[in-house]
Amino acid sequence: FHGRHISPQIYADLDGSNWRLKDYESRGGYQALKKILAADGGEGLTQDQVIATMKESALRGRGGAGFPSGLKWSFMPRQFPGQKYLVCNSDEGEPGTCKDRDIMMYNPHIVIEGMIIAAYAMGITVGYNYIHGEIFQVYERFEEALEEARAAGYLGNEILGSKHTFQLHASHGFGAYICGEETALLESLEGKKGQPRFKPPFPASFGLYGKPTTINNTETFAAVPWIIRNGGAAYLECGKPNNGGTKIFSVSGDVELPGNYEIPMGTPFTKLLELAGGVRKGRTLKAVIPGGSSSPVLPAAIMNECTMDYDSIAKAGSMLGSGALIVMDDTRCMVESLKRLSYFYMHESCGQCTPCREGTGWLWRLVDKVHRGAGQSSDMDLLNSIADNIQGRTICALGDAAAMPVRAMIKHFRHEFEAMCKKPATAQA
Ligand code: L3W
Ligand code: SF4
Repeated sequence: FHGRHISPQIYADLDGSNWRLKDYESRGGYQALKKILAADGGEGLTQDQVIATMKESALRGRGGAGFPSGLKWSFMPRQFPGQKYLVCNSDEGEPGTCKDRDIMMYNPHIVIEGMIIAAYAMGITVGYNYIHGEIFQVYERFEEALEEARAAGYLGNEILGSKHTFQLHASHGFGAYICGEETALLESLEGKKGQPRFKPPFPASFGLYGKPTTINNTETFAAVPWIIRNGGAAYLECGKPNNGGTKIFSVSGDVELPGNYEIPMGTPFTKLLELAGGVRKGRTLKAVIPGGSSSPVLPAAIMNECTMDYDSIAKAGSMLGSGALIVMDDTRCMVESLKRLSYFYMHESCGQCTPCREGTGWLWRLVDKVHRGAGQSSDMDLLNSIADNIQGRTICALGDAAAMPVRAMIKHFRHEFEAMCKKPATAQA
């Protein structure tokens, strides 16, 4: 990456030196928290009002699924008599995605404030931020920010003199992709092997240590302070109906200026590509993976008609996912690209369910065979059949994520796979 290109709309103008508490406060930081806590004196926002504001904002989960955040918060049984938990999913591991680490590195307090507000709204007193295991500097930065927030009275008992308590801890993961799946993350947080649980029950009713738990992505929490300060309607207006606000897109691949870009939801794809400097000089756009490696590839002609929001990308046959755009120019070999993706999913499968454990390896071996020139036309039908037998038949979404790119690549670029099959086979087994 050539550096950061986060445009200063909701996440503020960040240059790497202004992440500390005093900098955050000078940008209006912790004002949203003060606003809601004034409710104790009868002026601020009650728990119900915070949740209603979140619903009005049409903020949708930024981790990949796009689930409405206000609705998720309303699932938390507020009168539950035992411990409830709040968890931030910072286990960013989706190939192409690199936004959450930037938020935590350059603006950690925005995540902390968002979590404190969420905890207030749902009556939760304990939270964890589970941070991807391979980003040590980010983890240390977040720990420092936590210390600052505790010392200033934003975290701990009787926050800012109110009756509210919130203890927030950072937890360092182990670098496994599957720990980003919410129930595998919970298992890992409990000190166990990070393997997904069958859902339902959802974490909202059976989460960390079997207690009601709300899990949101880092970027989701980071949007909360702005929403509370400016109102749900203002956030919604930044984007488009059902797709409120702005979103950070991680643009990588064959562009002049790869990086993170914060743009309003509903911005045309062509505008985002332009911000990223366009396709590398002398080349043309061939295809885009619009939402991280799990989302199906879209050819240039389809992508050029899309706007960057959940609904437009879904209508085009893919997913906005975590907003990681992998841009591919006319020199990219789709068979080679799929081979790399398939290897990733085979490597990251936790092995719990047979279709995923066996199927991801089978997919990779077949794509590798085609790539070596040893394939035949019927291999593409076999690839589709294996993908069909994985998708929807596994415990977690990793199986679907391995299957969908295969089907999309063959649907849109079968001719490239066929062309490779015509090459003479290499001697390599
Ligand atoms: C209570 C119900 N809660 C759903 C909750 C659920 C979860 C959220 C969304 O997968 C996707 C995946 C990846 N009662 C509920 C309920 N919930 N119904 O809502 O749930 P779901 O199952 O739609 O999605 P998920 O399992 O969270 C996430 C895709 O994201 N992805 C992955 C990206 C990875 C990263 C990263 O590394 N940072 O972002 C990219 O596309 O394939 O489809 O909280 O509990 N009735
Ligand atoms: Fe594990 Fe794959 Fe099954 Fe998910 S789908 S639980 S990663 S084996």
